[in-house]
Amino acid sequence: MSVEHLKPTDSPDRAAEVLARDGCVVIDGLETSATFDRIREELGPWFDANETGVDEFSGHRTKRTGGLIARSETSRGVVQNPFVLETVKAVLADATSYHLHLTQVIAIGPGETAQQIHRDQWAFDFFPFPNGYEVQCNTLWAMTEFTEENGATRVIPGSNQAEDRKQFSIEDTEPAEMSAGSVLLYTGALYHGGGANRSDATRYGLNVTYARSWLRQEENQYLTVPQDVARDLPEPLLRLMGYARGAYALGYIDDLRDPLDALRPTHGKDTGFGDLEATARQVRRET
Ligand SMILES: O=C(O)CCC(=O)C(=O)O
Ligand SMILES: [Fe+2]
Repeated sequence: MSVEHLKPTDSPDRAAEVLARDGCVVIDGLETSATFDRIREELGPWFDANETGVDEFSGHRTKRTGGLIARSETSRGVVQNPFVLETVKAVLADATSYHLHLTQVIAIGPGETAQQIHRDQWAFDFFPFPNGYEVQCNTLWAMTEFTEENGATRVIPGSNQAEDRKQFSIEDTEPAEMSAGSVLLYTGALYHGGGANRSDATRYGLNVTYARSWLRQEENQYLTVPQDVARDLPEPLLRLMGYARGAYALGYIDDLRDPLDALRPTHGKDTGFGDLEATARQVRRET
């Protein structure tokens, strides 16, 4: 089975259907390659200052650079890409809410070997979520072209239905090749891994992931984005970053106040309680 490709004119619901079946889908040309050139420029100083990984999984010839909301203004638009957010909402339709899980440029350098095949949801201490109960909807944007030679992500379409903790090998996988500006969407249950880079140029990918808001974020947005920066960000982005109540009451501050009040004390529109109606629907099993 090979990775299905859709166009930006296809619907997010269609993307969610393919994700439910295969665990992955590529949307060709969802952003422009110029957008990612700009992000690379904005992050230049951090790439230079950064070290390669310390183990096989993070990659001895791979640099991982995070904190994108704070460090790259252009990345904020990509993190909030409307097609992606609509797809995430459809994939996690039975969740009261979701939040940003991590933002990370993965720069796989020449000579890097293939990463171990894994499920991203293993990050949650290997909790055995049932198949079909997705906890994450993830993106890997091709900042530069992804080819088999330069380390395109290796995926196993349909492996979202496989048993947990299965040991797959590279032979079971195929490369998710795509042009710069395209995106690989995949769920937390898809088996995949970074490819070996046999070219002489670095492969740049932008990993932005989203998870149910009752799960702890992999990249701690509250501490990664300094308050001085966060204070001036638009409300929808802050809500996505986690300045919001998850489910009914998760993440309030002190006297049941809206977490956004910590940044903007004058905000004061909300009581700090979550969506009572949505919670009531959950209790009645209507969602
Ligand atoms: O960079 C890639 O292609 C995938 C990396 C990955 O799957 C991971 O680090 O979890
Ligand atoms: Fe991964």
